[in-house]
Amino acid sequence: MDNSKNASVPDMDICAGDPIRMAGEIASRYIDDDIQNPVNPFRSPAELEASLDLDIREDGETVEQVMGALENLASATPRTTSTRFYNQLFSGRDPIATAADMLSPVINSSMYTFKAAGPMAMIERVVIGRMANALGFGEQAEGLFTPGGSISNLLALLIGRDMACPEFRNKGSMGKTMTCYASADAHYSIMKNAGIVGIGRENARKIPTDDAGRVRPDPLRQAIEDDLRDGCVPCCVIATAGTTVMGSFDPIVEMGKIAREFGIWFHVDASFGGAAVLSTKHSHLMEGVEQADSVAWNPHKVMGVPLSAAGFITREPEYLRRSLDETADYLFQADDDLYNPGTRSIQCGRRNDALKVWAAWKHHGDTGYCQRVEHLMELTQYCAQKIDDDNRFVLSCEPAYVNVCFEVNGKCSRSICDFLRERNEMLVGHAVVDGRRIIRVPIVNSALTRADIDEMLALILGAGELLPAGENAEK
Ligand code: ABU
Repeated sequence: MDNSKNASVPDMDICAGDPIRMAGEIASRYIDDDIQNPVNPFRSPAELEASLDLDIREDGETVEQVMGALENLASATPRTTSTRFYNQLFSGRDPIATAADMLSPVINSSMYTFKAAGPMAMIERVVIGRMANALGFGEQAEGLFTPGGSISNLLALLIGRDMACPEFRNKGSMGKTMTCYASADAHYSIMKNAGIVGIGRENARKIPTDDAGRVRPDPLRQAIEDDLRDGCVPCCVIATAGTTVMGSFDPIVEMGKIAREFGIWFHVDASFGGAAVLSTKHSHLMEGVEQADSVAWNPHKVMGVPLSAAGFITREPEYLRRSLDETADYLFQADDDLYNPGTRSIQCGRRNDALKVWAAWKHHGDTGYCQRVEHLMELTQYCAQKIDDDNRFVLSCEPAYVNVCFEVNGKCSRSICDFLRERNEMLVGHAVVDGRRIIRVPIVNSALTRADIDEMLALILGAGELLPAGENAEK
């Protein structure tokens, strides 16, 4: 193999397979290291810059040099796959999904046409069909994978806008004031997307929640009535299934009824909570979702496949096309549009996120996912009970799903999280519940056991003991 930096084009072809094999070896070493070093040493941006080779040089470098730099980079990156990563709504590693995802760039499909993607376009339909079925949608449901829940929520607002104001796509708002409605605890993408689609951030109504973090239906109805009276055009009601901090499920049935009564597009942001439908015991959390017009559901969260895997599904077909179809003579040249998902996508080039979900679902089956969700829910209850039984902790709310929110009595939650990060013990985040800064622990890694939960709580208490008294009331 010619590793010289001036390798000719044919030589580059010859060595093309080797870095891929080397990447497999790096991946194996990285995975083995997860157990020995579940938390990579914390280093500041300045320390990282000094210790890593981040430069891109004019004349390039050998394959070995670049692969070495890649391995060093991997070793210095926060480990999101270990049992000490509680910082986000994803954690852990599903080996079969990871393997399938590693093949995606090797095959390098672009998911816009059957001509370019062939059976991969069919795989996406199979996975979306499976998700739609689990949601209780019929055969006619339609959808695709997006870059993330934020973009799925954007699609919902876009469709809602075009349903409420069919001329918007061509002519703009023409002086109309459009409005949308979501929980005060909804994901921040709702607000951002209201700005993007022309509704306007100030016209995104934040509906108050009850003590359990669920939208209160009466203020929702009131907000819609007030807006109609003021001449606004309500275009989307969004229920959140699994809020980011408390994991709360909005009352989907009631919100859906209100949306239908006023003829407004009804979207359920189940990016986090969607997996609940896979559990026999807990699918009631999603009751009413079968009535939604659209749903966002991210398998990269509770289903544990690598990022990103975000499904957007409509109960009826054609809505995506109506809001997104454009002529592109150079692209859409053949085949039934059923298998040309580019006609329904916000993107042109699109990576194949369906493949890893398909492989994982094919391996685990519905049964495996049911067990996974129930294991995580059981661990969450175990964790919450331990916290509630120990007067050194304060449980902030009963867990609705797989999030546990709590404080260490008399100690600052933010300082505890910072301390654990700086001591390379654990990555965990903080948020606000009911005016208090709390520690948020999402239990989403299926490799976790009761022993891991015990250890996590002991580490948090240990940090609390070493820190001075602190306050969590938010001003
Ligand atoms: N989209 C998820 C928000 C990030 C997190 O809290 O994990």
